[in-house]
Amino acid sequence: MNQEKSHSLFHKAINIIPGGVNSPVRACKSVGREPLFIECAKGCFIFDADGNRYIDYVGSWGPMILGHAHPAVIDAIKTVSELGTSFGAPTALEVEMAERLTEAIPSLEMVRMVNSGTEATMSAIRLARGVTGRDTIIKFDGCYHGHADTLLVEAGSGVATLDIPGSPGVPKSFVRHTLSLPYNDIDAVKQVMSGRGKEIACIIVEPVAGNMGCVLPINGFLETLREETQKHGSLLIFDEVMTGFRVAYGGAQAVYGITPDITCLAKIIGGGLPVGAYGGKRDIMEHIAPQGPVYQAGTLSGNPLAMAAGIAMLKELEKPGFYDDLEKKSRKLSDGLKQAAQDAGIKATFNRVGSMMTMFFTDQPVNSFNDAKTSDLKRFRAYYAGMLENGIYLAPSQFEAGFVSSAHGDKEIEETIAAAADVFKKIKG
Ligand code: KE4
Repeated sequence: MNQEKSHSLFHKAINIIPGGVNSPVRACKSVGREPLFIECAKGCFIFDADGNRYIDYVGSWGPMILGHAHPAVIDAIKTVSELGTSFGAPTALEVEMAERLTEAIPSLEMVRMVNSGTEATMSAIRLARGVTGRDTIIKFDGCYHGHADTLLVEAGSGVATLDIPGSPGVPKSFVRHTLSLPYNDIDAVKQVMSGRGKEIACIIVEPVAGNMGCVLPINGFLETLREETQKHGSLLIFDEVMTGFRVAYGGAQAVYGITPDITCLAKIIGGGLPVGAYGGKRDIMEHIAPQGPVYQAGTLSGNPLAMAAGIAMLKELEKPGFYDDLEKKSRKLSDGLKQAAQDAGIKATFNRVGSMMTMFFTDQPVNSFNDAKTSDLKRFRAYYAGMLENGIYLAPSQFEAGFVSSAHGDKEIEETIAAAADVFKKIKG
């Protein structure tokens, strides 16, 4: 497969952009290859600078649940951009977005738009600290909530992929107030909360983890977080940046029936444009400036292009049967991959919620970051390379989730399963 143009672009980029990329996980370091430079994408297909076509399961790390360049999203951006791109003043589109989000997710009585998932979680943490007057927060190993200093502790995603222990540049004093516990460890949560509950401003969690690979909450885990925070006057923050409108129209909180105090969103709600949001009960959100004293701001927050793209996206997702159809496609893919791995005698564990999933190259259940780390990364690398060779574009890390979109048809899913069967045969040695 000719990748000359990507290669030469990379060698230009690497001199003027750190690592040649604008976000670390894109560098493909953990799969030992240079990144492909993408020219364009349409539906479930992505095309690199050399014109090679791939079936895409990265979906820009989550936003592309409709597939790429969906006509409704593109038309919305075109129409709105001709009216101006940013005013730094409120617009009707922001009201419509807030109405849609608060209707879709009942725990959101008020919502504030920001420009990334990092901003959403960083603001949510500040809000929780402001409301409770407490400093200490709890997160979970392998969960990634963006790169705000206070959250870069035992983080997943790029930090896990690149094995960066926390990160230089984050003062110890900043993370002194951040406790990181094993995901799904109910006893650890109860123990810490019984001893230090009164100090805890909030617990922040990915209700379905996606940044250590896809890891589901075990029975009672989310319920325990809800009970323990209620008991000790702490707030529960669901980081639904990835799961929001992905695993269900109402997010993971609709799937698991748990009501958090604050929810963070991003990715899908911006239709592929820079976006984030955080929201919750009125009496909590009213602490946010200018209504309350907790400061948070953003020049481009709620900008018309991201609002228009996000609204166009949500209009498609709310159509009857959208998630049922996506579930059928996702199940077909994961069942097919499971069968192909079994037929080839490849040890693999599949975790999936709706259209987000991960195949771990381990034969044990994966319920935590330590479990995920038992995966055979060498085998993952070989699988990744083989699938790319076969025209399948996967997340370049064992510690990421893959995504199916409504644009993936039976043909492409069958092609993917066949490609995996071919690769499994080659790598099973
Ligand atoms: P952003 O700041 O990248 O928009 O969002 C941070 C974030 C927060 N919370 C969750 C649950 C997330 O998954 C993310 C970002 N996800 C990663 C991929 N796993 C983004 C990819 C990247 O860093 O380039």
